[in-house]
Amino acid sequence: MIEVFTADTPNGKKISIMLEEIKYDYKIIKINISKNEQFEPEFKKISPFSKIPVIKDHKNNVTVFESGAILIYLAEQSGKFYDQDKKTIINQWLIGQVAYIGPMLGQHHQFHHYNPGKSQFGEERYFKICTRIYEELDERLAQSDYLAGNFYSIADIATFPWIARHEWHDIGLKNYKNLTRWYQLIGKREAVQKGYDLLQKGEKIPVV
Ligand SMILES: N[C@@H](CCC(=O)N[C@@H](CS)C(=O)NCC(=O)O)C(=O)O
Repeated sequence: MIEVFTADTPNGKKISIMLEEIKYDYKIIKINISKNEQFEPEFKKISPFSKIPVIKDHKNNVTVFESGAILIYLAEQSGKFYDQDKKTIINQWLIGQVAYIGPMLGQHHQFHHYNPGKSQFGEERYFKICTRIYEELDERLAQSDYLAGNFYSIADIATFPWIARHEWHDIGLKNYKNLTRWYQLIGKREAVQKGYDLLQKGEKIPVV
């Protein structure tokens, strides 16, 4: 049994999707980040940056924070979506997601979706960066079916829930035909649909 300390956000959904994909038993423990529960001293002991997601794997008596590290851990435990001979390419797309795609789209959510009208500079800056990200992903996906090559990997699992916020991004996902094809392909997976509905409230993957 794996406990997942999480919230219903793209970073949170990465982990529930992975756990559904590898068919592990897991239990969701909600951390209400809008009520600052991430700063509780007990949580900080397992999450030094006070962020979700974190997992506690009771079988191995280990806790893991940082979504990329959690995906690698679960992939290595299960032997899925992180082939030994493909690690270098998977790592590049995975780290690109956690270090670039997630933080930039996250800022775009702040300026464009949650706080429009507060900063023209912030809105323009992140709209432009996120348009670039859509272009870059589209270019990559013109060359291969999935991000790291012609195989589904933890890099796709990490990136999918961020692109699933495409309505908030307002960039026009349907105009990026390779990214749309990838998004629809992954969105058809049963495990992705289940894991996306992290709180089990019947939440559906947004259509393009
Ligand atoms: N680099 C981290 C980012 C995690 C992250 O930003 N989590 C957000 C929610 S999506 C959070 O916990 N925010 C609360 C806070 O920063 O106070 C990861 O990939 O796990």
